[in-house]
Amino acid sequence: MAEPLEIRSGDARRAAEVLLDAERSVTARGPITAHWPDLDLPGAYTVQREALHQRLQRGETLIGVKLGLTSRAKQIRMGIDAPSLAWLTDAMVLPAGVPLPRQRLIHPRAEPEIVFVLRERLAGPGITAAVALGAVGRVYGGIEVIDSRYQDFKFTLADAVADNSSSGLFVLGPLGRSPEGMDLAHEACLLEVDGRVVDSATGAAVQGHPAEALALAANALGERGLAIEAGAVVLTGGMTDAVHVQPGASVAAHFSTLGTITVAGG
Ligand code: OOG
Ligand code: MG
Repeated sequence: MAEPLEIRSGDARRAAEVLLDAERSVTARGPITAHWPDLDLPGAYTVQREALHQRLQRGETLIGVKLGLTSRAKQIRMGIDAPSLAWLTDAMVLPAGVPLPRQRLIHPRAEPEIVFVLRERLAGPGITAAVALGAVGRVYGGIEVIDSRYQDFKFTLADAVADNSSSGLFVLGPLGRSPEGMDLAHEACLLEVDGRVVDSATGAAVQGHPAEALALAANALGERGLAIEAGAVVLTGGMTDAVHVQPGASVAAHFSTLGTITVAGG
């Protein structure tokens, strides 16, 4: 295996290559900011976009957006107090019932999320939570399996953004519900590992309401001249802290009205 090459400050293309190499070779590495100390958020989003470009060039399809660090539990764990955005491609879908492909992952952690599938395009600025919810076709429970390319999940916000917010895989729940009449702030989730409840939260943990997170995503993308397209999948961010997925373990998210999602550790 070739040594990871140095990254020069300002070389977004190289930084993206190095991160995708770490993913492909299932090898954790040190942070990008060790080579590029003044990497700021706009710079990190440039690296992220470059990595998306490289994913699309190798045949992946863009299917949506994921928010990161939208709950206090996640922000406290990572020591970062601002949400982030990243991209979802079809290669990140883990069909329900399929065990985690461990050989493809460095140090997977699972987190329960409320997931939207849009019926209408959303383009910020000026999107409120109510407008955002009006664009949602279906609501799902889900589990995101995050997998940072950085050793021990140690990173600054800029590092994490460059690394597509630790994207790994995600599983959608069995039930796509219309948002009408749903009370998403009160939608509860119990997170279980091997049948033991290890954490719990409601949708309110995510920016007060998951639709606030969706609005935030649409407005932040709007600032970059981008929109969330009809049909897009939007992961609104971990409701609880993420849990390690050990080999042989089973992680389950039990939602109050969105069903149960189980990920077998593989
Ligand atoms: C960053 C990814 C965050 C979420 O839902 O908060 C994320 C990380 O915690 O590694 O996906
Ligand atoms: Mg997440």
